Amino acid sequence: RFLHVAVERNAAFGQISEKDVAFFEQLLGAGGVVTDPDALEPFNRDWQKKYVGNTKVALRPRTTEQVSELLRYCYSRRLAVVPQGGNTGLVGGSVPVFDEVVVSTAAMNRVLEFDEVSGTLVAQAGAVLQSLDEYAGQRGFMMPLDLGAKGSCHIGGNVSTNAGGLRLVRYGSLHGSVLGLQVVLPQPLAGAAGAGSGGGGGGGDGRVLDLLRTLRKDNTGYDLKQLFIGAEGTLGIITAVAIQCAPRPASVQLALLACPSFPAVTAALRTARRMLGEVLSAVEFLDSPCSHLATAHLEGVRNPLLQGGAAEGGGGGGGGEGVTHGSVGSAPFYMLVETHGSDADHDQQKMERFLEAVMGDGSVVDGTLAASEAQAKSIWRLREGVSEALVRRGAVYKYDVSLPTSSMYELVEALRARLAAAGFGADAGVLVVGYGHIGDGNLHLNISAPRYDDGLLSLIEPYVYEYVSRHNGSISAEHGIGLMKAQCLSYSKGPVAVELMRRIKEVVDPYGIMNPYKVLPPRPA
Ligand code: FAD
Ligand code: 2HG
Ligand code: ZN
Repeated sequence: RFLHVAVERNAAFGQISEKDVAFFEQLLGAGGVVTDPDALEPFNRDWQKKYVGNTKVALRPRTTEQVSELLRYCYSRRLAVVPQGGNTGLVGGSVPVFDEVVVSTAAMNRVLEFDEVSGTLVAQAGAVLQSLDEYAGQRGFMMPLDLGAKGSCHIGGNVSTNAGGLRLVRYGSLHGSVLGLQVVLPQPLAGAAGAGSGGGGGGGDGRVLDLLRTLRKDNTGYDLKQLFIGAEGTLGIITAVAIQCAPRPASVQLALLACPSFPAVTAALRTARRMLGEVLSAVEFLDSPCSHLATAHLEGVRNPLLQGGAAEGGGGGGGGEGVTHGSVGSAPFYMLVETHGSDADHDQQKMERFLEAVMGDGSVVDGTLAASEAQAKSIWRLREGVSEALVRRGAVYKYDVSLPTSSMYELVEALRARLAAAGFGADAGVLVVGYGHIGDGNLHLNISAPRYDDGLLSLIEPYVYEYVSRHNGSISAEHGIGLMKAQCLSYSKGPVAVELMRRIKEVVDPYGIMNPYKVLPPRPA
């Protein structure tokens, strides 16, 4: 079951045989090869349980050499391959569409190097983001990215999706903080076999592209690593990552704010930039249905700005949890504003002055400052839990778009009106909600429904993509293209760009075995 995406299996790909499995077992040992149908289930199904493939084998290599050997074999047999990290991707990119071999990085989770002066970290691709952050934390540093899936996602998956997350506004994108990569290519580059000197490493049969440097500055021609940041596994398998960590802040302040309108949210954002500029580390927003969903569906999650902190009832609709599009007595929007600094007194004072300013000009009607780490965690859970709450509620259509910040919520309102007019309003259990990284102009538009429905989908797509294209936005701000949007790439990329992407793919992966059906639209016949 892969929803609403019409693709056919590429008949040129080989099919897994017992001989193939025997080869993999001999290479990785029995523990590195999964063939039992029950054990394969989690490799075949994505986090949302929306995309389900049918692989017959999942592999768990431990070293770059093993990845290189298994890709050499898959290339020779034309076996299609899906790289898989923590499998938290949201666009159907991390699971097979048909019977592609899953190559999981789960057993490649070692930290290889850490420099306590510069804060550069080198780790295998399967290291879990949260573990790396804890590792860096023990040395006075932090990972330059953070996201709700941190407990499961792998650094290789983060790099492959160019994950953005909650603190991009401060620490920038992975295109800046990734210093080096090691990647195994599906085919050896003719002429490169045996090479390995000059600090570029690689050697072997020319399949390992070794760009694993920790230099801040390195202007030596094309910056090849950038190609793999956000390539979603279509060009090769990332086996190790070098990344610049940031100093861990001595002082963290967090405010949860209630805003009376979306223009008030953007006004508060402007004030935050002006008054908190050098310490600002996150600016997030969620609308009131998101807050209600999180408090209604997730245990222990509360909104401290609501009476009792819990979800209010009333209003009907919304699948029985009393969630509606209305604000049900609460504010229509909430914001999280966080600072990372080095002096708690100074930062607290700045935050208090900011609060005075935004409450004084009416852009914020209520607010609370986290008084402890536990309170801050609990506020973050309200924001980070929205995705999970939506998945628990039922079917979800997810869109992750970049739009001009000042008008981005108009898309939510326009779609809400469009669906309601066609009988898919809150009284039918359909909720159109908006949240996301307002500081980065990134809106998460989610449509929650009791069940998947083709009629509903045809009202959402291509409407959303056309809207985004008309407003010069991006159909993927941070989640990637995956399977979900492969046929929609042209809403955000022109024909020359798409053709160049295809040609790069063909040079690196002429048989097209790396994560097929994903990212690139099929060539027109
Ligand atoms: P996977 O899901 O396993 O894979 C993602 C893609 O990368 C696939 O195409 C896969 O083939 C490829 N891939 C994985 N590992 C490798 C590798 N080693 N080499 C080559 N290709 C590889 N994303 C954001 O950008 N910001 C957020 O704030 C955010 N929050 C999230 C919150 C939740 C609760 C969830 C479930 C997801 C969230 N995501 C977010 C989406 C997701 O993109 C990220 O969680 C993460 O970057 C994916 O990492 P992963 O290891 O799970 O990769
Ligand atoms: C977030 O910011 C994630 O919470 C997930 O990027 C968004 O589920 C989504 O649509
Ligand atoms: Zn996000």
